Parts: sequence; structure tokens; C-alpha cells
Amino acid sequence: MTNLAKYLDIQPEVKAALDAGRPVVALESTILSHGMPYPENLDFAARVEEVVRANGAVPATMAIIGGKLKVGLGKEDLAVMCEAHDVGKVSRRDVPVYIANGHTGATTVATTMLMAAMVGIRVFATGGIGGVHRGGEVTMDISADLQELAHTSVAVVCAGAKQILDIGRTLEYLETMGVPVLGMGTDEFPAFYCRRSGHKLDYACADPAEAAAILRAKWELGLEGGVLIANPIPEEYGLDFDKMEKVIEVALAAADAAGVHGKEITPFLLAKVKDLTGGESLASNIQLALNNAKVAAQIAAAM
Ligand code: PSU
Ligand code: MN
Repeated sequence: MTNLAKYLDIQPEVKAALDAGRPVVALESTILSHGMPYPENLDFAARVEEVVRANGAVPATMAIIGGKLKVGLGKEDLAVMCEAHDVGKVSRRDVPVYIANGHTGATTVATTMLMAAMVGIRVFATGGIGGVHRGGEVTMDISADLQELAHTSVAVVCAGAKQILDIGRTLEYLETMGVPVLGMGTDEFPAFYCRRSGHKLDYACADPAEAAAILRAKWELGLEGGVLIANPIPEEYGLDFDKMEKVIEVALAAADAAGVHGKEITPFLLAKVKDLTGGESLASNIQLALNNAKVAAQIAAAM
């Protein structure tokens, strides 16, 4: 940690928990800065941390603020990320640029994972992961989240992947990269707002303890890399798959017409889906992310 120390700013509570071997759960900030509107994101940021605590773990929301890797955010830092003025989106390749330039950016799944691994946090809760985009076999637009899952030893609890992606190819990619995908109480990969995607999984876990046992076995064997834990949205908040498919087709056509590509495509599609579905999708988004935080904290505690 000697070389890392000058780049890292770890909240004292998180540091104390890590030193004592108590459970800690990482949380990302792209979901705050680029995934939810203000001020709803501010309320969500506080609630998701409460859920982690209520389930026996210490929350560590990640961000890059003024060129520092921040592990655990206080109230003021959370407000900066939620207001999101001049806050970029930072995936693995962006990290050194933001550090050297002293910029502020929200961490994606990939960056939150790599920061968690740097400080020894093993479990991370998010909403949905990035993946292979539709048409990715031609454009090669594949989220860096998948490479991070291949190499970085952190378990990511998510509600699957949004239908903006090619879910089948995303799962194929994870299989090739040796990433276990575990359904929490299901043998079907969920599609974020929807409990079902039509894609079967090989492994279902009955509960957080079973997931924790699989993580322990993987990492004690020295099998480096992440594990994806797919936790479906609670039944009462789930949206209809066919209805979402129509919304996503409109969003994809809009992205195409606007010529959006690269790192802008995911935020563009997310914003479009939000516009097209209004408050309904935001409420679902919040509930699924809180549910993931609960399961992640329970897994961290079981480890
Ligand atoms: N999918 C969502 N909501 C999100 C993201 C993805 O449903 O907020 C964010 C996550 O931070 C994820 C990132 O890591 O987008 C992926 O971006 P890209 O496809 O550019 O790698
Ligand atoms: Mn991309």
C-alpha cells in the first residue's frame, strides 16, 4: 500500500472496518452521477448506505474527487457526486488521466471493482452491469466491466443487465472469461427492470451463505477474477419485459439517429429509457439497487 497511499483517501470508518476484518460493501457512483436525477439520487445515496448498515456491513461508496481515489464518501462528497457538475464517467482507462489532472469523476462498475480490490473489499453492490452492446459483434462495443470481472477478485451483486445490451452475448463473454454467474434464488439471468430475460443460468444460489461459500472456494484456490451475482428485482417492482423491449427499441433508434457512440452510449440510452418510462423506471431502479445492497451486505457478513 505504500505507493498507493498517496493516491487513496479511505474514510476512517471504512479503514477501521477493513483493519478489523469486519464486512464492508463497495458502492459505485456512476449510478448517482449519471444514472439517477437530482435530488432523488441524494436520497438514494443515503438510503443505500443505510441498507448496507442494517444488514451488518460498512458501506464504501467510491469516486474520484479532485484527483484522489476516494473510498467511502461523507455527506459533502456524496452531494458533489449527486449534483454532478463537471463530474465525468470513469472506467478503467480513464483513471490515470483523472488522477494526473486532478479531475472529479464517477466510478463505473469496472473502476469501483478495481478500487475495492486495491483496499481489500471483496463485495460490491450495484444496479446493472455494462456488457456487450447490441451489434457489439460488429462495433466491438463491449463494456470494460466484463474485462474487470475477468481479472479483479471482487463479487458484484447486480440485478442483471439492461435490455439495452445483448444479454446472450454478454453471458457468453463472461463464460469465456471464466466468470461464474450465480442467480440469487433463480436459474434465469434477470434483465434489470425485469425478473426474466429468457437466458438460463447454470448456477442458482439459495441464499447469501451459499454465494459466500462459492466466493471463498474460488479465491482460496487462487482463481483470480470476479463473480457476478444476479439478484432479480423484487416481484412487486418488476416491469414487463415486452413493454421494456419496445421502449429500448425507441431509445436505440434515437442513439443511432444522434450518432452517439463510445462512453456516451450507455448514459444516453439510460437517460432515454428514463424519459420514455418516467417515474416508474426510477422507482424500480431504486428498489432493485437497495435489494442488491441488502444481499451484498449479507454475503459480506457471511464471509
Ligand atoms: N447500466 C445501468 N445503469 C448504470 C450503468 C450501466 O443500467 O448506471 C453504468 C455502470 O456504472 C456501468 C457503466 O459500469 O454504466 C457501463 O458503462 P460502459 O458501457 O460505458 O462501460
Ligand atoms: Mn462502450
